[in-house]
Amino acid sequence: MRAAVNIAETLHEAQTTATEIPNFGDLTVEDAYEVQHALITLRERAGETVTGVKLGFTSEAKMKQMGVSEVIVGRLTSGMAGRTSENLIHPKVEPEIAYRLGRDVDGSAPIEECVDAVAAAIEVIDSRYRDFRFTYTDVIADNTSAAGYVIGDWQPVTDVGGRAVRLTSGTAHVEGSTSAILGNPANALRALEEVARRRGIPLKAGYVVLAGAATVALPLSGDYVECSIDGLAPVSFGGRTR
Ligand code: 0L1
Ligand code: MG
Repeated sequence: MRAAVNIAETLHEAQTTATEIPNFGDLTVEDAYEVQHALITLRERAGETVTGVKLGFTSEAKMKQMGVSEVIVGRLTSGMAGRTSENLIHPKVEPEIAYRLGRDVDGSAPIEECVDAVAAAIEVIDSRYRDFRFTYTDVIADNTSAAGYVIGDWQPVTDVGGRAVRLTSGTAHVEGSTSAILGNPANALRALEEVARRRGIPLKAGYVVLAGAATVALPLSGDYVECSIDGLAPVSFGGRTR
């Protein structure tokens, strides 16, 4: 394989110039996380800080489609917080549960006990690969298509399993349930802890955790996007300009 740093530079440039690229296709999972680490280092050198982590492939259907059994983990950065427009290639939006870590996850307590708040969230994903076509390892290298996120009002931690979810993007609308996230978003937290430990991804106090999509993603279009999840404050944002 090309050096991880070299692949990371290609992905970084694709992201900063909003230019889609062909996928790589032949990375191992270990190589792919190494590329992701290098990509995050490039963003840090550009002045961003890591603000959290996100999970992908948390639905049974998506895992089956990709032929995998392990969720994927990417990093959120300050440049993604509130980013919903500009310099995006073919953005889509997803309704998500966001958790906030009140303390470091260092093995001294179960991850659920490290969470101090929960909220509804919208994630903007934007694969740097042409037509969103990628392998399991390509998407890990591309930081799991992470591009932006918006968080609703934080609320005290509660069980958010089995909640109805609605996502509107322009004229498109989809409904689902938080049960689509590994049966219950709390299971996504446990899966995150396990993968993060094995892949050397720190989980720090103050981080946002996006637990995974509760429905299919919708193209980011129109002038209004809203996500509502029963029992949580709704979250929305206006349209994008290119
Ligand atoms: O956040 C997500 O669920 C997306 C994970 C990566 C797969 C994709 O880009 O569709
Ligand atoms: Mg997502």
